[in-house]
Amino acid sequence: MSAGDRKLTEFPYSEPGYGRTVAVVGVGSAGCRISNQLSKESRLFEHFVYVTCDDHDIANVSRGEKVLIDAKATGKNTPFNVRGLLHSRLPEIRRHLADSQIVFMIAGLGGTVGSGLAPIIAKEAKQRNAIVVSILVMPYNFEKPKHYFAGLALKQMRRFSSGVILIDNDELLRNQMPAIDVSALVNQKIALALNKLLGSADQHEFSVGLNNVVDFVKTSSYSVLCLGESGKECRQAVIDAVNHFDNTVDKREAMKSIVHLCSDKSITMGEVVRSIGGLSGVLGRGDMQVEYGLSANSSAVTTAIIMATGFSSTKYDNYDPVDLAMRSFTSNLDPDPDAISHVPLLLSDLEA
Ligand SMILES: Nc1nc2c(ncn2[C@@H]2O[C@H](COP(=O)(O)OP(=O)(O)O)[C@@H](O)[C@H]2O)c(=O)[nH]1
Ligand SMILES: [Mg+2]
Repeated sequence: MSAGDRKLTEFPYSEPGYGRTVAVVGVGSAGCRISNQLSKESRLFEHFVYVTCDDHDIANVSRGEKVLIDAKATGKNTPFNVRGLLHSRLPEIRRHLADSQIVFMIAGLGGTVGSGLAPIIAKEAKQRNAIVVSILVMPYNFEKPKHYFAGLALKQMRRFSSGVILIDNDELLRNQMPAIDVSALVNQKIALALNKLLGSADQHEFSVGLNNVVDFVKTSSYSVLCLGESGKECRQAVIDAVNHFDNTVDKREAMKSIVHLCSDKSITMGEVVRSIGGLSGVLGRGDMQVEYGLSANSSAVTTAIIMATGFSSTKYDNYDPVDLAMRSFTSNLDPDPDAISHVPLLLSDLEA
C-alpha cells in the first residue's frame, strides 16, 4: 500500500514514504531551493530531482538526483538558450522519472532556467502518462522585465501539466523583512504549506493528503495557494490568507478550497469551525466546498494555508504577450499586426 492510499487514522506513518512513485522536480534557482527545503521538512517525499544551470542552487542539497547543465558556453540569458542545452540530458531525466506516477514540478517563473526547462520536463513526464502537478512561483511585481517570460512559461506549463498551483511571491513577502532573509523565509513558507497539505506525518496533526490534493488540482482552471498569519487567532489568519487572493484572481470564482490551520495545542474545535465556517462567505459565491486539515503542534505564529481552485483567469494572463495578442486578435476586427506577428516565433521551439 502506498502512503497516499492510507487513511488519516493511520497517521503518523511508521513506514517509509512514497519512494520513487512520487517525484519532486525542482528546476532553476527558486525550484531547487524550495525543493531542497521541502526535502528537509517532508518525511513522505523520498525522490527529489534537481535540474539547474547553476551549481550554487544545489550546493546544499544532500539527497536526490542532481542534473547540472553547463550553460557557460552559450550563456543563459533567455529561456530559449538554455532549452537547447537540455536535450542531451533528457535520457538521464527520463531515467530519474521512469518509476514516477506523480511528478511535482517546482519552479520560479520569469528567470531563464525554470521558465526554459520546466515546460520540457513537464512535457516529458506527461508523455509518459505521469500526473504532473506544477507548483509555480510567480515573479515579484517589481521584476517587470521577468513578467514576459513568466507569462509565456505559465502558458506552456498549463499545457503540459495535469494541474497548476500558483504562488505569488509578493503575497508571501512581509514588507518588514530584512531583504537578505526574504528568499529563505518565503521558501520556508512554501515548503511548510506543501508539506502540510500533502501529508505531513507528525503527531497532533492530520492532512488533506496527497491523493486529495492531486484530485483537487487536476483541472484546467488555476489553483492558487495563499498563506495568512496572525499572532494567535485562527480566524484572523484565515481572513489574512483570503485577502491575498484579491490581488491575483477574482475571489468569487473559487469553487473548492483546502484549508490547513497550524496552531498550538490550545486550539479548540469551536475555533476551527468558526474559522473555516465563515470561509465560504468570503471566498467563492457562497457554495464553495471546503476541506480542511489541522496541525496543533506549532508553537510559532498561527498560520492558515488556503489553496483554492476554479479560477478561469489570473493577473498573470496579461503577462503573456501571445495571449494578449490572440485575445486582441479575436476581439478586434482590426487587430494590431505587430502584436500578432511574433506569435509563431515565440512558441515554435517548444512545439518542435
Ligand atoms: N520564492 C522564491 N522565489 C525566488 C527565489 N529565487 C528566485 N525567485 C523568483 O523566481 C523567479 C525566477 O528566478 P530564478 O529561479 O532565480 O530563475 P532561474 O534560476 O533562471 O530559473 C524570479 O523572478 C524570482 O521572483 C527563491 O529562492 N524563492
Ligand atoms: Mg538561477
